[in-house]
Amino acid sequence: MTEPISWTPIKEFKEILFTQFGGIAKISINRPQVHNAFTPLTVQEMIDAMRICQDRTDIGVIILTGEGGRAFCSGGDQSVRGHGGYVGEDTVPRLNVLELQKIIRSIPKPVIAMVAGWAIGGGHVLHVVCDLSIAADNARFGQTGPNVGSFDGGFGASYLARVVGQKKAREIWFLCDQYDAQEALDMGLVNKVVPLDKLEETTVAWCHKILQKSPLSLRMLKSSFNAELDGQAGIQELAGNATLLYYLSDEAKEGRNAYMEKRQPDFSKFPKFP
Ligand code: S0N
Repeated sequence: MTEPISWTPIKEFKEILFTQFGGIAKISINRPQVHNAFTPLTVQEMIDAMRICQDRTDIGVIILTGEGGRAFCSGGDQSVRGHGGYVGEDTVPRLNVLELQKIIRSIPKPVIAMVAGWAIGGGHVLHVVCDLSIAADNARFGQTGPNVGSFDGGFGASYLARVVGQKKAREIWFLCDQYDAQEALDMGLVNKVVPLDKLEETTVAWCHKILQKSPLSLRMLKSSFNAELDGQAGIQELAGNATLLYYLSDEAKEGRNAYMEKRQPDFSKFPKFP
């Protein structure tokens, strides 16, 4: 028998819910009245939550979602869009969702978008940059930039094209059509489509499968997928993981120990692998 899903709070925020169930963290935009459109504060809170997930060694996988069952996220909140960005209480215009996109891609743990309802505009880009996307049968996907005077020429264009191909990505942006869950599955935009009432159960089941896998192996794989696409930043990520693994070895520890003991290191006993 499977354990009932029970989320416990990790930290209180104003515009997101941040909870966990065992090794699974869930970050959920809590603005259903505007289809989970994000403000600079929503984004900053998601960044803070992601950072906590990165640091917590008991968290192995992260679900990104939106409250209410009618929307994953409808992008930037147009009511706070000002001169040069989205404006928060400090009156400074920001485009901080770009920072969040980078964190989702580089955090060394799988991030799964759990999509019910609308994933539109900047909200669509958020699911695109997640490692996996599981959609409810009521999910609808699309970009709106050329309709509302915005565009995402970063991951929102280039990574989308890697996912669905150049022709389809250009269609998505140039026509601003909306695509249902089955169409999204057919174009490789999502991994699975399930009935809305099975969305969380299925996502948690995928998380549990992932949690049974080797965390270092998953970490290396995520950075390997990124390295091919992300140039020097991608290589830095992959190389950082190589350093992490090297630090775990007796060979690397000999170097540190010799330095601390003010002696010459003796690397002679370590094999020179073919
Ligand atoms: C999703 C849509 C199609 C749903 O239509 P539906 O079901 O008819 O619902 P509505 O009645 O339209 O919506 C319900 C209520 O929610 C409000 N609302 C919905 N979306 C937003 C939004 N994005 N901002 C503010 N309010 C929103 C509605 O107004 C309504 O409220 P009431 O009941 O009070 O009238 C439909 O809602 C829709 O088309 N929404 C807008 C989608 C959109 O255009 N989003 C913005 C797209 N642009 C971005 O996301 C910017 C990209 C971005 O963030 C970025 C990119 C690159 C570099 C930087 C950035 C950056 O900005 O940081």
